[in-house]
Amino acid sequence: MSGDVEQVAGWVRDARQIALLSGAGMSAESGVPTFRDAQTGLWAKFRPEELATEDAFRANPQMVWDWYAVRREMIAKVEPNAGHLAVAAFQRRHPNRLTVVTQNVDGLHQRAGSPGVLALHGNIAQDKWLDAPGDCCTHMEPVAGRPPRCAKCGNMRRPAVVWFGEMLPARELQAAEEAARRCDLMLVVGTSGAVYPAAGLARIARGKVVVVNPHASELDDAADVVLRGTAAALLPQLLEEGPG
Ligand code: BV8
Repeated sequence: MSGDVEQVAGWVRDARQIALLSGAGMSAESGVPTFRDAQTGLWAKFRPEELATEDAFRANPQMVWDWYAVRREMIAKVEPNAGHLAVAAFQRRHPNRLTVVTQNVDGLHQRAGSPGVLALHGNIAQDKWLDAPGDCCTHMEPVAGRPPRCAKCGNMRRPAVVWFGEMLPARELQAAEEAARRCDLMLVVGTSGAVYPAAGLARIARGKVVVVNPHASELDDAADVVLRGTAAALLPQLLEEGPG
């Protein structure tokens, strides 16, 4: 174990309250391409920020629906990695000592067994109505399609994720801010730190901030220690029971 890893492992042992903020890099070793790397095929010419918006969906519902369908299928085929599993195991050994705050919509922390995950950007496996549903929407099966629609008013189904320009779910955001303000240690894992307000949590952390990322990120300047490595390689080292 390198000196820095050993030092952070010591901080983990001493911390009463730990907050873990994760991004797409957390799931990269499960086979889920990061947000930056996800743009392949017919979506390659779009930046994610262009597709993950209500305007894009209204302008071309089928294209955006298909983009989510491909991501959903891919996510359904993968498994949590050693990083997700180390976090869930730590939470089982030390209940209520670590709070997972994730930008990921893939549900892999939850599938690894982590309790009380604060999913700031929603869950790609779920749908909701685009517009406020009328009686027609709720009383009839939506008509199949890409996307499915209300047979009467044409209201569309959309992925239950937070699109750019949309507010985050208030309960999760408030709980995440509280976790940041009371933590002794925040582990910032696999995020470029480019998207707000999620990235801002690392800047309001009360405790020490440790970035885990094989590449430079926009939150390196907020870190007390930057560990240049991957989530699946480093989290087991940081979270497993050390000697004594
Ligand atoms: C909002 C769900 C209020 C959808 C997502 C302040 C400043 C600037 C801009 C803003 C600001 N406040 C608001 C904004 C606007 C905007 C924003 O942040 N824009 C950015 C692009 C500049 N924010 C919003 O719109 C938010 N809403 O503010 O509402 C409001 C309302 C109206 C008007 C104004 C304000 C909503 C943001 C949420 C959008 N939804 N996802 C979907 O998934 O389709 S965001 C999505 O992108 C992800 O959830 C994630 O948050 C982000 C991607 O970032 P990362 O997860 O970090 O992934 P990335 O690929 O970038 O990086 C991966 C990292 O992993 C890399 O660093 C890499 O080195 C590392 N890595 C790779 N392999 C590994 C690894 N690390 C460890 N191990 C490995 N193996």
